[in-house]
Amino acid sequence: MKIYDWYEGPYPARVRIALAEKGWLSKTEFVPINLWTGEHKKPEFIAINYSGTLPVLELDDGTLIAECTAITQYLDALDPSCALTGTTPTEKGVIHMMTKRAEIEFLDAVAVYFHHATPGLGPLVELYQNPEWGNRMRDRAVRGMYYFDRVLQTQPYVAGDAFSMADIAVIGGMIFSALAQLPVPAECAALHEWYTRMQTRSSVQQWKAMVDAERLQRKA
Ligand code: GTS
Repeated sequence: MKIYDWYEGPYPARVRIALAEKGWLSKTEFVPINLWTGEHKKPEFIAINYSGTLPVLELDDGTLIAECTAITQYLDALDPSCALTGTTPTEKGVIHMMTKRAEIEFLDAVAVYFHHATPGLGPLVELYQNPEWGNRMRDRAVRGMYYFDRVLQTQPYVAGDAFSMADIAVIGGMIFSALAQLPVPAECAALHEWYTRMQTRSSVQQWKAMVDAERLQRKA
């Protein structure tokens, strides 16, 4: 299995954490696509993923699967024993809904804020910016933080009683909000407590160790 991604990226983090949950990080080849130089917008990469985004999974037979949710669903189908997308019809439905909600109301909104209302990836990559739209999405992301805080006041995980792909999507939101310097309000105590708990998970620790190691390696 091959993953095209960029080591620091919040969306790539989602797939790296899912791979770590499965114990498959070490048997995956990671191909770096440099977001800061706009490698993901070059025709060579657009041929791999029409959307020009990371991550993308390439299977040994050449099949390409983009989109974090689709990649996670594929990994789960390979290894149903550690289900991140649920096992019963109800779990599958709720996890899908909460993952989509985490994207729309939090992670994707932070991403739009980053690309439109901050310098984002820099002038070579951010060819069109709409700060008003970016700031609207910043406000949506903050409302999303309060929403997930309320969810986590009454249940231990984003989609209920078990860790799932929906938690990983909210983790992506937390990573991106730190990167975009859009702090989660201190009063979102349940969200902060949950995130502290998520950081004690082996998969999240493995992801962080990988990022730290690559950061050091690139500085050297
Ligand atoms: N819906 C996609 C998914 O779930 O995979 C979104 C992927 C996405 O936006 N990835 C980011 C990207 O390629 C990677 S990162 O920002 O997390 O590092 N962004 C580049 C861009 O120019 O939008």
